[in-house]
Amino acid sequence: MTKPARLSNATLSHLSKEVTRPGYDRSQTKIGIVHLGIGAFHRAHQAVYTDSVLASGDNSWGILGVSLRSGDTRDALEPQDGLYTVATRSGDEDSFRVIGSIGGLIVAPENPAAVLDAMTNAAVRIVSLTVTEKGYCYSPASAALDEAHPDIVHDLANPAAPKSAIGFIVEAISRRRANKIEPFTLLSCDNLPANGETLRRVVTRFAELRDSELANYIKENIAFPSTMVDRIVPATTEADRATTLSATGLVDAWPIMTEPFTQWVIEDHFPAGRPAWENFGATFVEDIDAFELMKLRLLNGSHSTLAYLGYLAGHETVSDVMKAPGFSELIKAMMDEEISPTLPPLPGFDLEAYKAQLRERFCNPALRHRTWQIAMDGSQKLPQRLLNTIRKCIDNGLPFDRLALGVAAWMRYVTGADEKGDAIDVRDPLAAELKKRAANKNNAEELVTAFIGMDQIFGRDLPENEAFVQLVKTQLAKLMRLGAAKTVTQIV
Ligand code: CS2
Repeated sequence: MTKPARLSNATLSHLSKEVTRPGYDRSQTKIGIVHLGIGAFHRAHQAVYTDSVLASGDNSWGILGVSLRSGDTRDALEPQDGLYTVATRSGDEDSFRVIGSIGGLIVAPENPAAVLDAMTNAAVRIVSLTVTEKGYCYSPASAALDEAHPDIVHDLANPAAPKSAIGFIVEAISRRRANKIEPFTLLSCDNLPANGETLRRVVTRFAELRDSELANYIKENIAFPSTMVDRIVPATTEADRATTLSATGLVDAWPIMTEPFTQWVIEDHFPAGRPAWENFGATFVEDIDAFELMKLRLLNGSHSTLAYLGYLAGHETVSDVMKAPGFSELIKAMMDEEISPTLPPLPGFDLEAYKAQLRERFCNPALRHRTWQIAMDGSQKLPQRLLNTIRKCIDNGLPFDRLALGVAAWMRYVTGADEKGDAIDVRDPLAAELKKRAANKNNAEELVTAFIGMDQIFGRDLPENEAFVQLVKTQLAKLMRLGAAKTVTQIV
C-alpha cells in the first residue's frame, strides 16, 4: 500500500471530492492580520471566517500566526503550507473543509525580532489575540495588569525581545509610531468580559510603565473593539487525525474538530479597515457587553460547572456528563433561575431558544470535549464565569445555590485528589499556591477559608459576604460527604 500524501498546496487536488478547499490563489494573498496565539480555537473560528473573505476575492487579509510559547503548531502546519482541515461534527454527520487563510507561522521565543517586524509592516492593519485568560498577565478579579508577573517584568527590561503578548504589542506600537506607520487595530478574541477594554487597560498600563507619552499615544490612537466569540473546539486526538485521513485522503498533522455552531459578534471600530466578516456570518454591533455577558455566564459558567462536577463524578466528556442523572436538570435550573435574571436585556433576542440550543450543543456526542480540558485555568475563569454572576445575585436578592455548587466543585477539584483518592492533574497558573493552601485541610470549613483568601480570584468583597461564604461551605461539605454524582441529583 502506498503511503498517503501530506496535505499541502501541491496535494490539494488529491483531496476527496467532498472536502471543501480554498477556492482562491493562495500565492496572491497578502498578510493583513498578525494573530497572537495561533491555537485550535483561532483556527476553528476567526481563520475560517477570514478564509471565506479571501475566497470572496479580497486578498489583503492573510493571517500570520504567532505562537507565544511552543513550536508545535508551526511544526505541524509549516510542511502543509499553513493548510489544515476543519472537521465539523454534528453527531449525525461530519463535514470537512481545508482552510487556507494562514499564510505563515512564527514561534515567538525562537525569533521575537521576526514577530516585531511582522507587526510593524504597514500592510498589517489588525493584530488579533487568542492568548487565553492567563495571557493577559492580569489579576483575574480586578483585570488590572499584574506588574509583578515575571513576563511583564522581563518585557519591561527587554522591550526588543518580549515574551508576553502585551510586550509585543506595546513595542510594535512604539515602532510604528516612530516610523509614522498608521496604527493597527487590536482585536481580542478571548473569553473575557469587555475583552477590548481589558486589553486596552493592560496595554496602556504597560506602556505607562515604559513611557507616559507612548501611553497617551495609545489612548488617543489605538482602537480596541470588543468581541464575543463562540465555538466549541475540543483538543485534537490521534483518533481525530485518523478520521481526517480517511475522510480527506491526505495526512494532516493537526486537524481541528469542532461543532456546526459558530458565532462572532464584534464592535465595529476598525479605523484602519477590516475584512467583510459580516458577509460570512459575523455580526457587527455598536455595543457588545450584553452579548458577552450572556455568553460568558450562560455558556462558560455552565461549562465550568459541568466540568468540575462532571470530572469529580467520573465523567470524561461534557456529553457524558449531560447524560448522567440530574446534570441536565441542574444546568437548566441554574440558567433559568440564577443566571438569566442577572443578564442585561437584549431586545429582540430569543434567550429561551439560546439556552435550549446551548444545552443541545453540550450534548453533541461527536465532540468528545473533555471535562479535564475545560477544568484548566479555573483561577483565571471563575471570576467572569461564576463569581460576577453571584455578585449580581447577591445585589438583587436572587438565589445562587447552584452557582455556589460550581464554585465548591472547583475547590474540591483543585485539592488535587479525586473522589477515589487518585491524583488530579490540575493545570492552572496558580496550581502551586492552590496546592499549598489545600495542604492538610480535611474539611469544607477549612478549605473554603483557605481558598477564599485568594483575593486575585475572589476580590475583597466576596470573602466578607457571610451568605456567600456559608453557602460555598455548605455545598463543599455536601460534595465531600456525598460525592458529586449524588449531590447533583439532590440539588436539582
Ligand atoms: C470552554 C470554552 O475550555 C473552556 O473553558 O468553556 O473554551 C468554550 O468551549 C468556548 O468558549 C465556546 O465558545
